Amino acid sequence: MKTTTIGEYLIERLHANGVRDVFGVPGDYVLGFYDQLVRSPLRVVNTCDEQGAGFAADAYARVRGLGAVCITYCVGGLKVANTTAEAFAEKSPVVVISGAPGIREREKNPLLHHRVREFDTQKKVFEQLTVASTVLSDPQTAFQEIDRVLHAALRFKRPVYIELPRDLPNAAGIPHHQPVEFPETSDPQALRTAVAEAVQMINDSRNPVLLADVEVHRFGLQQSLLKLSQKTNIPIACTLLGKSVVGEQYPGYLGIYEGAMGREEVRRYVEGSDCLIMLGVFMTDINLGIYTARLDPGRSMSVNSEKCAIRYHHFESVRFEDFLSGLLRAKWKRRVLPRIPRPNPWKPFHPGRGRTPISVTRLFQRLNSFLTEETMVVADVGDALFGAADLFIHHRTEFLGPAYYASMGFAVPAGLGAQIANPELRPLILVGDGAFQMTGMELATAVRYRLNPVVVVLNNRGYGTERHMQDGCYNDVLEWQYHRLPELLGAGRGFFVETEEQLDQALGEAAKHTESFCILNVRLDPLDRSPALDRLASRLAQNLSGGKERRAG
Ligand SMILES: Cc1ncc(C[n+]2csc(CCOP(=O)(O)OP(=O)(O)O)c2C)c(N)n1
Ligand SMILES: [Mg+2]
Repeated sequence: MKTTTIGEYLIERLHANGVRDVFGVPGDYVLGFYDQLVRSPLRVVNTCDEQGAGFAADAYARVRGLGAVCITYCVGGLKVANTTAEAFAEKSPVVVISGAPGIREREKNPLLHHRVREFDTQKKVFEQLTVASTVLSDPQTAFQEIDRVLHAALRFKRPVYIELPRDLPNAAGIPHHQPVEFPETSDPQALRTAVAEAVQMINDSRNPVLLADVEVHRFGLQQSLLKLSQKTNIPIACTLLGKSVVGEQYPGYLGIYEGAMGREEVRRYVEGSDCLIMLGVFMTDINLGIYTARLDPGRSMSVNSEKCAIRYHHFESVRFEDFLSGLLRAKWKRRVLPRIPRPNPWKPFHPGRGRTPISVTRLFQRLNSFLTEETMVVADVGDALFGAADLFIHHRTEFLGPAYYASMGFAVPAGLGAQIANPELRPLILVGDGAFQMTGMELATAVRYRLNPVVVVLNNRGYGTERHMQDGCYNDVLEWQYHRLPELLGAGRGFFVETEEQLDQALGEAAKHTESFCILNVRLDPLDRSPALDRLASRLAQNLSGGKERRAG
């Protein structure tokens, strides 16, 4: 009878949960497992750097529901500490698999290479960054441990850590193991009461509004959200982190709510509502427009995977998904969908003639008409993210941006991870020059795996976002010839863009050139900024100058 080894079981369970690709960089402590991976139905995707693998796995998890990164002990593991932290903060279920010294090798406490302090130093670090962690040191419990940890990733949509001592992947686990099931239900009484109270509050209200965030996507509730809006005729706004949880062409979609950073009419509608229904909302500073948001808990309900609060009533043991199903079954008062003016996203772009320099505002206007049904927008921190808030996303979940933890260097590797997770989409990667210099070389991975992202580098010669807060030479970066990367990588097309005409032409060419990546080096004025950043700055200035803001309504 064939026995299943620990490595094989881990692969089997990843596969059963939808993982088809594992990102990483190998090392001697994990080579045994890599060998098992290449003999399995999972594909290994080698990146240039572990941080690239971590961001790619995070994006893969955001798109497919589970991702995996596999690295060696400490030198690799500690490099994905930052990407795992981002996945934790923004709720992305990434399985971090790390090799480690074998259990037998540890006996006399030798100073093996890559060791930091104790053998469990890396494990301790990851305990802080994950929702569950394990060292598969005992074949008797290894399968159960894999079940437990993978369940936690899927249940809480957060990363987990699995350490594989190098003498274990090929060890047999216990025979005839069946994956453990972890059924979870709401308390029926609490659920009934919460739903009834919510329905009453909504039916009694004049102008309710749904505010949806990223958990709606993570918990697979996008269809339910849309149905709820269609059934009740209550419009939906999204947060920046939750951008694209609803297709932005839906007539009941208001736009991005982000306090003063968002469009004024969206802000007014949301803050003026007498019943704000927050679903899966993270109350982060960026989502709340750097705390310029004015939301009144007395006129709100907030339900997510961690809490269920209706005004000031808090309910225990009410699962987010059950609450939403409860709302869908309720009897609703008839109302009509309000008409809210929205900017026309399809306004044709007429480039200024000759040497009209390209500005951030005009860049995003032109990018809007570049988006198609097949585009996935991946934005990095900085004005790439703020500006992207106003882009018009055609479908659900076609926008990825680290809008809470906000680690620079996300977009290029995340764009690759996203395209590997869904090859039907072409990533449009928006990235500042500072962020590009951190992980942009992962374009080599795009070439190796025949991906074709379009990369727009917002080249403002530095950390533009920071310049608006406090400037100094520390905000400068060396200007690279980004458009010449194809020469280095032996593939791709590069474009140098300084004028509106050049931008128009380059994006036209990029749309046609689908064989490999395209990179646009968009040279901007160092002090230029997107309308969103501008709105925020003027609003903050207004607050600072003593213009007391009344609570809306
Ligand atoms: C890894 C990391 N280091 C530092 C920061 C702090 N930070 C926030 S925005 C920013 C500047 C980003 O520069 P760039 O990518 O060029 O975008 P820009 O602001 O110019 O649009 C910095 C350094 C960060 N968010 N992440
Ligand atoms: Mg910059």
